Amino acid sequence: MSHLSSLPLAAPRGHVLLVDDDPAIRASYARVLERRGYSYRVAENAVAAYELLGREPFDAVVSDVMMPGIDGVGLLRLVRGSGNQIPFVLMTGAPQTKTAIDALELGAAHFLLKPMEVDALGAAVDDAVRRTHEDRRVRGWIAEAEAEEARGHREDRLLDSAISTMWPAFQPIVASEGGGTQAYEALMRTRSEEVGGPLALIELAERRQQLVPLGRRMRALIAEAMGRAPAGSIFFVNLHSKDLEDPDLFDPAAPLSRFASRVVLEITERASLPDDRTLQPMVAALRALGFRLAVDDLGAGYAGLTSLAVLQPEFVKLDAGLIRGIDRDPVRQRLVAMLADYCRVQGATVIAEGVESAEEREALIARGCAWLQGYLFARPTALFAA
Ligand code: G
Ligand code: MN
Repeated sequence: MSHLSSLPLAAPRGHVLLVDDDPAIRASYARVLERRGYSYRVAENAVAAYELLGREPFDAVVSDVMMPGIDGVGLLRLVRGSGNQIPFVLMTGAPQTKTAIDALELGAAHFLLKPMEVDALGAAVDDAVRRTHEDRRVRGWIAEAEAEEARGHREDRLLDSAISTMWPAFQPIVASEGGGTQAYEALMRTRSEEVGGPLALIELAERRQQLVPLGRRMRALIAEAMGRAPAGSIFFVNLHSKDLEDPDLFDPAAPLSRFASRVVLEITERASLPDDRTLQPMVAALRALGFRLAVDDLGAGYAGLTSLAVLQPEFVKLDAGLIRGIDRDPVRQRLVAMLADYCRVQGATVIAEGVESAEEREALIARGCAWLQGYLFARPTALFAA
């Protein structure tokens, strides 16, 4: 199997069953086993051997062929009949063609002629035990692979049920001035309770390599809801970087493309984006369809401000982490003021996410955030349902 098996190995240790009706021979073979570091049990006939095999885990059987009652080949036949594939080393002083053929057909590992060299017996036992260990290793590996596959099937069923009960929640985005609803962010939800929330659903889909169909389904559901929403209302739709690999996103006939002029695609800098040279034509294609773009979660990821330069988004969403407690934090105030200034110059609209208190709202308005989103105004809920 492995390249290791071709290297010279030290005698493997193991547990051997020694079967012979002659006490002197048993004693002499037992010494051979002891010297090679094996533990062993002895049986003086096939019935006793068969019983021991049912009670203890052996790695090999060393058995005489000619014994009163059931002979060594008979024992081998019994053991194979019970589904046990343990390697046998059979020994005989009176070889018969029929016996040798039977032994081989029953999968005996070695067939030795007595009297044999001590080394020949030792080498045969070493090989038999090594086969058992190798067999066990492979079986363990197969069992692991099967368990992994079963886990995968379970996860696929879970994912199927989560995707089929998915629904879009909508959270209003309001104007700083007047507080009127300007747009809605669509957020993925599922009725399947086993999955444990939207983030867990995305992780599960990622593990099962189903992010593309998940995103596709979500966009179709959002498009359905938009068909029922007031004309002219704007929707923010989250994209995963995987969605950028889906031709459906760029397909003018896709459900969401029909509403492109009212859709802002949120690209998060959290997920790893493709490199700029790959991203630029994608962005151009999406804009050609009529979509606008938002950088999502700005201030939360690793990519930092580069995504502003690469995407030149129409909207910039400031991460809740930048917003939380801004009314009491001069550093956050200066950062948000700076980003809001930048957006004004670029002609982009700043949206502060995760606004939870009236104090945060006032601090954000004072720093020039045009639009606001957060529990202070509304939680994500089922709007525009059929
Ligand atoms: O990464 P993105 O901005 O798309 O994440 C939006 C998530 O933030 C949603 O799961 C939504 O439920 C949650 N959310 C929306 N408003 C608030 C808020 O005011 N406070 C907190 N803690 N979470 C919010
Ligand atoms: Mn978002």
